[in-house]
Amino acid sequence: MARARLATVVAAAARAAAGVRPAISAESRAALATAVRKGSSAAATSFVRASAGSQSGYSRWLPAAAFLPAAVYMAQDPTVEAAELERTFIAIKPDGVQRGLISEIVGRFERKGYKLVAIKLIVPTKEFAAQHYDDLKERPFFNGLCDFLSSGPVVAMVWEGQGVIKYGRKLIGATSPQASEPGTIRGDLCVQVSRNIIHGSDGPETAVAEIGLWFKPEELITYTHNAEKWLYE
Ligand code: IDP
Ligand code: MG
Repeated sequence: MARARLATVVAAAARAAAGVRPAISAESRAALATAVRKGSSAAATSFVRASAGSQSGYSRWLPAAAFLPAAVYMAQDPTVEAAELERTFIAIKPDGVQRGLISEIVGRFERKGYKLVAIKLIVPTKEFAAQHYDDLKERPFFNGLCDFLSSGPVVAMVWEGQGVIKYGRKLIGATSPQASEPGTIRGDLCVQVSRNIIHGSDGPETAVAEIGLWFKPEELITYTHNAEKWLYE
């Protein structure tokens, strides 16, 4: 099993242990299971330790070595199969809700083949909105953005599926609807950047952070969808 792959799986196990659902692909799970069956878990542990001073980017996950048993568990237990695909945070902003676009947006993710694992209607406080958009706090539009996000109901969701973080962003389109391609949510359904109706996590780390901010672990539902056997081999 490739060392980098194993480190990724272990890192996902650490995130899972932190109360956030893992993003382990079926492929990774199978590879880890194979490695474990072959007795290479000791080598895996030492690799994680050995990467301490490397430039690999995995160094922040070093304590994850402690979670290797969790990775092994997730790799081998078929009952957690449905939890092992990637997850992303998607929100329909107040403009999307007020314009009656909830079903349109949910439908696009659903028709693509992604699985809804959490959903709720929430009016965020301005403080909560500021936390969500913390990375934009230096931008001139930050205050207006937080005012807007907290101005009414938001549909907060977690979607699961292979590649859902990156491809979810493709479904959404570019930040400015003026630059979004036709066929995307923003390209088809809105006009202005400050009223672009939907939010989607922009990478694996923000997905974990945003899911953790908006949802309690017990609000994320792990289940097998009937369509899965027709979507994944
Ligand atoms: P994203 O939503 O495509 O990830 P970000 O750059 O993270 O885009 O910006 C977050 C949100 O801030 C955007 O969705 C949009 O609503 C708003 N925003 C971004 N740029 C501008 C701007 O130039 N003026 C007003 N609002 C903006
Ligand atoms: Mg963003």
